[in-house]
Amino acid sequence: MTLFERIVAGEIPCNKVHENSDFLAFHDINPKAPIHVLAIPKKCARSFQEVDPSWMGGMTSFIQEVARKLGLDEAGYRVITNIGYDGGQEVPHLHFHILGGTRLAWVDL
Ligand code: IU
Repeated sequence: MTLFERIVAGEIPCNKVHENSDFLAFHDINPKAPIHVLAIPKKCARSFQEVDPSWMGGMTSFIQEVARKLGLDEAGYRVITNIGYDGGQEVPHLHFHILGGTRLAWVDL
């Protein structure tokens, strides 16, 4: 079981922001911006590369709702998903980082 599956199952607590039957959003434990929330599907896909594309419509609406709830929709925000080893993915359960609350710098490459 991945860490995020255990959070979905309620075995590990999280600082929840928003939830519906398919998706969950919670504050990242190690925030990289003033607001850093993770949005995940409750049913596990390992990464964006493996997700069934039919899930992405619901995922998109959910991320938009989270952004509105956090008050980020007007000012703007960033959505990132890391994929696999070269992408820097640490938790093998699809998740979207929602980052905001400041004017974000572009990432170093
Ligand atoms: P990544 O894209 O797999 O690298 O992101 C994993 C994120 O999960 C990372 O930002 C961690 O800070 C975050 N996280 C968390 O929120 N709670 C945890 O218990 C652990 C990691 I471990």
